[in-house]
Amino acid sequence: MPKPTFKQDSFLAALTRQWQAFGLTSAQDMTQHQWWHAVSAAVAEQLPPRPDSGKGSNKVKRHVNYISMEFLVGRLTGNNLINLGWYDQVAKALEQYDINLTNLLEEEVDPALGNGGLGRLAACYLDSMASVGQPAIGYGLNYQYGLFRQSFVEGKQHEAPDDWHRNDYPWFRHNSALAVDVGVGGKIVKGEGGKSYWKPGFNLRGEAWDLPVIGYKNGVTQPLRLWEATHVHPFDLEKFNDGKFLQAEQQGIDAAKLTKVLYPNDNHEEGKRLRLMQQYFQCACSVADILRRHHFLGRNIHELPDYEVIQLNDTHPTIGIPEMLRVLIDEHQMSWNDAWHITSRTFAYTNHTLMPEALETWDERLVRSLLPRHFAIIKQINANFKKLVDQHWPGDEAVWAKLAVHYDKQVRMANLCVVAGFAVNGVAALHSDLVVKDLFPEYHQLWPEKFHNVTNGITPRRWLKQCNPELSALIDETLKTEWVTDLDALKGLEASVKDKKFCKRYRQIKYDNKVRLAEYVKHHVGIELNPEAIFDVQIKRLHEYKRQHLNLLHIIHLYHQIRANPKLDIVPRVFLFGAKAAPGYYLAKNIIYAINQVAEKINNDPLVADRIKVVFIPDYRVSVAEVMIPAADVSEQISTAGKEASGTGNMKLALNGALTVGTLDGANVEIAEQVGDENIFIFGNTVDEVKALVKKGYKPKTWLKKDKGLKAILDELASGFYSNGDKKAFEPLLHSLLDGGDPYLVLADFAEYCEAQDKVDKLYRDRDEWTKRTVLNTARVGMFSSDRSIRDYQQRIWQAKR
Ligand code: 26Q
Repeated sequence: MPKPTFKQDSFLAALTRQWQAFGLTSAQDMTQHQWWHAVSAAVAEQLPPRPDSGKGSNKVKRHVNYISMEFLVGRLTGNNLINLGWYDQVAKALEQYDINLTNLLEEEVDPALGNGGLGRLAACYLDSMASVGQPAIGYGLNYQYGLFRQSFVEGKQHEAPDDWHRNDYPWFRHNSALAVDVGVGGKIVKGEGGKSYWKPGFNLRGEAWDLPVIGYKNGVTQPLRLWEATHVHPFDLEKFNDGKFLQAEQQGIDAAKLTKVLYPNDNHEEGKRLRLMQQYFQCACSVADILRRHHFLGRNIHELPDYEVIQLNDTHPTIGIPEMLRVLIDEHQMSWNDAWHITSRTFAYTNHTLMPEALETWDERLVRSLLPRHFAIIKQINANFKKLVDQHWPGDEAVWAKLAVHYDKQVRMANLCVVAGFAVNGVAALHSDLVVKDLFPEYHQLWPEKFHNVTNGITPRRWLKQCNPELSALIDETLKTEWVTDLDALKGLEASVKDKKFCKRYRQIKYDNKVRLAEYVKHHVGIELNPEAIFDVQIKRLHEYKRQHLNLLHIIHLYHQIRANPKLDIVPRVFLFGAKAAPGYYLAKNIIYAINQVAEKINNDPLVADRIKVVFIPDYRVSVAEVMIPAADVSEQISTAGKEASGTGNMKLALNGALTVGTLDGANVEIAEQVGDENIFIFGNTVDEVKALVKKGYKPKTWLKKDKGLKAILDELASGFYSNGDKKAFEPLLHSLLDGGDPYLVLADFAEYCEAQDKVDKLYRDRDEWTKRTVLNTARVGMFSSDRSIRDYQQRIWQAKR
């Protein structure tokens, strides 16, 4: 497909229609926000009338349906302009109105339809599928409120609803012809001929709202289809009087509520009725849409797996599996065997966590009451599978207790995915290994060929070209190749580490990006930062396993060193945090509070004299990441080994020239392999060492006896020193580290972490050496492009010989 050409005349005409629609008499009368809206809508109008979702492409056979409860797309206008290749032309066209495009883009409210890594990964993958020519459609929910907005009130997290004004978002296209009706509740009744069928209690309607996913300069536009729940007949008074609406209300289902808000949990399961409803609604709409498209293209239903693959982003859309079986059996009158044959060749599952508390299970009563027919299908799957397990492990109840899909009155979504899908993959080499060895060893014995690794990736369009335009320009000049679609080409920069002029410019760009972040912090937090200091960044959801508190303990350790030796010679360092805690995650919120309180003390202690600064940037989100990542010198990736499935922030930071301080966890392992041991600071217990420590009966207090400094840190936190005398302020945190057993081995890794941080300080003093290593990071992390991940999915899963 040819690169789309920008037609200035039709763009300007569209722009005119925009301000006219605002009821204004000239473009000049628009506010800055109206300008953003008008420009975005005018560009959106230039896109093809119906995104093609890969129809007609014959290079690859199977079309991908990427189903995810989250798509953390971030701001679209700037990104779409870059991918269209129209950025400069639009900027130029706006100059005649004295409008600066870059400033305008700041007007966009981030569409925050995701929590963190999993949602952002889905967005990167859509970008890459469009860019590498993998026909695909993303299916998700059109939440009215995205992830909550965070502010700090006296150091404590405060949440507010995130109204991103979906009804007025210029990139949306409402596709009313694609609406789907979805039944819920009700019961199974016997029909003619003894065949039983499902009579839903009531119906909901799914309205299709499409966002365009634009391939990088290749003319491809594919849809991200987000479903919004509405009532089937909003104004049907007769039905209302019939009691049908009341019936719906009685069962607690109100269509308007269904897609109101994104669940704010990350790596934690929440077995709520509304969540299951969201999952089912999204899957039912998506499965119906996939089948409609398949029929529309004139294909036979039995050929579905030859043309379509449904990739499940974690277990959240698992209910799509029994839904597919139900539609094939009940609506297409298919036999169980035929329906199973089709379904089990269509679905593939990506696992994003090993942590037991994050593995989804549903109470059978809930499933039965909301989805009686699906529950019956799940029981059938379970019964059939039991026969296979009995053959392999005759009479072994312990194995069945592990492998069953339905057991102990619970439906286990991960097991359902493995049993009913044709592929299972982890998201980094280490993680995929543990998926096989620790999570699903018996399944692996049954079906070794189902298991794969696809290491995560990030799109270089947003995470280098867009967020770091200066570095991108330097790379353009140096390599003179289209590295944006071939990130391995960055290898070519290795030769430049010897080029003094190149290194000087690379370093200057980092400095300028730090100045830009310092301005952001000054404006939004009111703290002045010294761009000469090391910018040490930890940005990710707040979770115990990610160990923001390990970072905090080291900060206090430095503070103690300064107090013990006021002349201490350390490189000035700014510790920057960005993280949201799930609103119900008490301990995570306490960690935020602790960091803010310690920050307050340290930042205002004249003795510290700006050698350390601690800044917790509120409301961390994609657009904030775009400012922080290019400015980072140090990337904190310090999870307990074995707990972080992959991480993707680690990749973004390394690509933009931050050196990683990290454990051998998730994709850090592969980053270390790529950049080389001398260009990364690895510390801490390995997965095997963690297991051994736990097996031995890990006792955090023994670490305190060995390390008086560490004890002093915890004692001071408990003393009220950081909390205006309130000795209980950090009790949840301290309890978890001590009597709580320190489940994430913070104390066990503390000493080595401090050593690693010491090495950072030493290396940073040699500015040439530091720069060399950061350049090598940029040069060597090309494999973490999500284009490579997508090609891996194609080769190993989607287009693999079956
Ligand atoms: C589940 C049930 C009910 C409500 C919410 C949830 C829920 C929501 C989001 C559970 C988990 C998530 C998100 C998980 C996540 O972001 N995992 C991260 O995925 C990244 C992409 O693969 C990895 O890089 C990270 O390591 C992993 O933590």
